[in-house]
Amino acid sequence: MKLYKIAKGILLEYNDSAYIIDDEWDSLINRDDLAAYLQLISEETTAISAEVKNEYLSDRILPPIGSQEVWAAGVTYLKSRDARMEESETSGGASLYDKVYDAPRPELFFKAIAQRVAGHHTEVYIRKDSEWNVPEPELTLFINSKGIIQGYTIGNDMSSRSIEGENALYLPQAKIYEKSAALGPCLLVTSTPIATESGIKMIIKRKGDTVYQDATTVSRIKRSFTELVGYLYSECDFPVGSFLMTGTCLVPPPTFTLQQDDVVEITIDGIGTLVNTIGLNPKHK
Ligand code: DO4
Ligand code: MG
Repeated sequence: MKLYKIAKGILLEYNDSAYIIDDEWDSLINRDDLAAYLQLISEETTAISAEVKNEYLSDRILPPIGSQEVWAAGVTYLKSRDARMEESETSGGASLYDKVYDAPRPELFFKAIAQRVAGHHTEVYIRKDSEWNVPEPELTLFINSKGIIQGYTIGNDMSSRSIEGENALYLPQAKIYEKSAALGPCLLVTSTPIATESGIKMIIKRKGDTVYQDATTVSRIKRSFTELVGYLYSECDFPVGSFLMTGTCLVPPPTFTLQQDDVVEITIDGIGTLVNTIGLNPKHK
């Protein structure tokens, strides 16, 4: 079942029917046993028509986040380790990535507060002081306050490769700035974990032409989701839950950098497609 945060409230899509839920986003998604609760709602509520559903979903869909923090895991796929070792070779930081890929403790970093997160069909930004920029397509977990994974969404962990490559200690600047994260289009709520064979695909278009595309599956991840959640929740409390991007599995070739107006489409099987256009923050142009 899929939950959409829309301007008019919350839309639940389940078994080809749709329902409007009159609830507050944070308390709804943080509920114990969310999947069972949504199933009950679908049994006790009258479905809206397909016409009304399409009208609601053609309106602006908001990112599926309330006041949660967004965290991110790094170097969880070989592709990410290899690309980062290459980009940091001259700074002497390559061995950091090699070590963290194999270490028991994963790399986890704070990515965004909710106000910096972009939604489906809106802009994500590149930094004006960065000449090498990429999107990072990442399966993103929603974990409730008790540390239980209740849902999945699509994340884009926008990154400056030039800033991170110059010095690994610049990671927060490479990763955290306005609209450097996107989430959406919905929260997939399941009572069983998402299938590891789920495909992740990214397409980048420039003036209508495809300038990059690649695909892989979640099964290539080095670590389990419960392992990542265990480290994140070991010394932090999240009263309304948290989002955790699980690391990029696709990296465009070193010659590629994003340009303004590029369109990034990230698809994850079972969730949908998150589409964002690349922009520059008008306040900092
Ligand atoms: O090590 C830096 C960040 C890694 C990352 O964001 C990723 O692997 O997705
Ligand atoms: Mg990432």
